[in-house]
Order: sequence, then structure tokens, then C-alpha cells
Amino acid sequence: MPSELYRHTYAQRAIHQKNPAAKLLLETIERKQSNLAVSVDVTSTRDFLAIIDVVGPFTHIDIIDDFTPSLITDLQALSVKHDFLIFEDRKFADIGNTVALQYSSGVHKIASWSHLTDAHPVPGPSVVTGLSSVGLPLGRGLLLLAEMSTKGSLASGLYTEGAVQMARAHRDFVVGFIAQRRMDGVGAGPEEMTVEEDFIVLTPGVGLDVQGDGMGQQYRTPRQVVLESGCDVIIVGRGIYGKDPSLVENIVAQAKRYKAEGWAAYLSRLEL
Ligand code: BMP
Repeated sequence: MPSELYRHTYAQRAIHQKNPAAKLLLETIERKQSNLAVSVDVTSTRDFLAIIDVVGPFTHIDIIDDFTPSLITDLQALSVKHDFLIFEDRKFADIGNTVALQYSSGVHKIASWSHLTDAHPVPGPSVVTGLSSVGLPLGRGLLLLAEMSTKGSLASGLYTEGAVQMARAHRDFVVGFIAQRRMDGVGAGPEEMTVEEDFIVLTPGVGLDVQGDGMGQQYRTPRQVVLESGCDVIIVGRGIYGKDPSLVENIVAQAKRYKAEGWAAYLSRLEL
């Protein structure tokens, strides 16, 4: 039988997580009563920090036009001030040696400040061992992209099963998935099916007002994602900051709306 743990509270599930970033994520969600991650895909430092000062982030540090290392200092200060985790959506996808260097070094030095990051499983287990050699000693956690939100995504079927098997073999560092549904038990052999696993699932492609963006993105509601598909965190970008990242009042209002929807869906899930 697949695990039923996702119907426990975030706090109960935090107790059993061995990876410190996974534990911290679930504890923070419970403490803040928010399963919302805001995807801050803006290109200027000013807009980036202004948005993060009002909402918790999921970042793409490589799209900032005016990046300087002080941005990271500011981001870390906001993470402490507002009690949120940072997830750099880097989508690593190279051989182990290269991803280890990309994660630790270069201009961005992602491992030194991002609690969580993610990788495509396409290179095989070496992408995990490479990232783990850098991230595990720092208490970081990794999510594998088991599925994508985009129309025509190739991440399905056996590929998705392979991603989950890869995660199962590296449970100390892989804390869960970027996916569209609960992944416990996926691709598991008969013996593994009896194991109570509890992967955390973060889900992009969440929107309340539109169903797509004309560039392949597909949106579902927080209720569909959290209640019907068993995912844990809703990742919302343009649904919150819209077309104009400088309209802070609007961002706050939309963030509250998505936060309320995500939490209501979670509470309904507990009643199932
Ligand atoms: P938006 O809500 O504006 O569509 O943004 C979604 C965010 O989630 C983007 O930052 C995108 O890179 C990311 N994302 C996604 O949309 N689908 C995936 O399958 C994986 C992602 O990381």
C-alpha cells in the first residue's frame, strides 16, 4: 500500500524527516500556516528584493540583470526577518563533477545560501551524488523534477518512475520532487510498497485566474493540486506578481489569496 503519511499534518511529518532542510521546510509551513512558495522570476534586484520583502521566495538567480554578491546577503537577511526558506530552482542536469562545481562555485555559489535546489534526473544517479557531495555536509536538500507542468512534457511514465527510484536510493539528500501529484510508491517494487515513505512534493503550474500562459505553461488551482493530487507546496509566480512586479499592494493581496486557498485545501485534505 502507498504511504498515507501525506494526510498527517506538516508538523507530524516534520518529526520523521532526517534531512535538516526537509524538516525545516515542514516546520516552517506549519508555523506560518502557509504552503505557498512564490516564484520570483523578475530581472532587477530592486523588484526581486521588494517582492521578497512581502512574500517567501522560489528563485531564479541567473535571470537577475544587475546581480552582485550583496544581493545574496540581502536575501539571507530577509529569509531570517520573515522566517522563510530559499529554494533556487536551478534545475541542474549535467554530469556529477560539473553539477558539483555549478552548485558550489561560480558567481552564484548556490549551495552556500539556498536551503533547497532541484535537478533533472536525466543524467542518472550521478547528478544526485555530485550535488550531494556539496549539499549534504551543508544540510541542504534536493528535489528531483519527476514531472513538469508544461504541455507535452517528456517527464512521464517510466522516466517519472526512474526519478522516484533514484530518490529512494538517495533518501538522505533527496527530500522530494517537483511534480504534479503525490509520488509515494511510484515505481516501487513489491517490498518497497510496504515502506512508509514521505516525499515532499512542490508543485508549479498553479493559477486561479487563467489556465495557461500561451507558452506551454498549464495552470491548476491550489485545490486541485493540494487536495486532489496530494502535493505539499504550491509554487506561484505570475499569478501573484502579475504583469507589474512593482505593484507591491497587488502582490500582497494576491499572495494572501493564494496562501488562503493553499491552506484551505490542506485542511480539507486532513479531513479525507
Ligand atoms: P508561473 O507561476 O509564473 O507560471 O511560474 C512558475 C515557476 O515554476 C517558474 O519559475 C518556472 O520556472 C517553475 N516551474 C514550472 O513552471 N514548471 C515546472 O514543471 C517546473 C518549474 O520549476
